[in-house]
Amino acid sequence: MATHLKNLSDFSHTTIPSGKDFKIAIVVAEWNAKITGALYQGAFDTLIKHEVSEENILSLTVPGTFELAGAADILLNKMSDIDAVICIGCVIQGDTKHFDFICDAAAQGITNVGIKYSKPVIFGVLTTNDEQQAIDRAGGKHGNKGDEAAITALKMADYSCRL
Ligand code: DLZ
Repeated sequence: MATHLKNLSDFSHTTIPSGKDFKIAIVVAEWNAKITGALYQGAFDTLIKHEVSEENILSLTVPGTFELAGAADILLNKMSDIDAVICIGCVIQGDTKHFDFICDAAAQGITNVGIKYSKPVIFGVLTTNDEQQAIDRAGGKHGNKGDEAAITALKMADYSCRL
């Protein structure tokens, strides 16, 4: 499949594929629920806007961001018809090293699950210094990173089925 990519300086306006044929799971961490709830809503609304049918969106919760990768692994192991998993979490810097361990485990774990199943597993996790930075990215002045996670899922699911 040889193609020539044009306009290399501007990929930001590539079209967002329709999700009408996709089944997508959203796994949401309960920690910092005010933030992750807003990210989830952004992701869900964006999938609906791009024609994923409501019955093809599977929404699940897990206790914390640390559990996201394990949950995605279980899901993809049990359900072969899922086209992409969006992992949503929010880790806020505290006084201990918990922040680093959770962020590292989530990033590495989510990467590994995607590679293991050859399916898009999206890192929709905010890792912020404080709550305000998270609010700003969960529907605040920096947009909603849940929307971006959903768009990434659509683009990567489309990428996967085009090859
Ligand atoms: C323990 C913990 C802490 C301190 N902070 C967060 C956080 O900011 N965001 C988050 O999603 N989860 C946090 N957790 C919980 C861990 O993700 C995990 O649920 C527990 O360590 C149990 O494995």
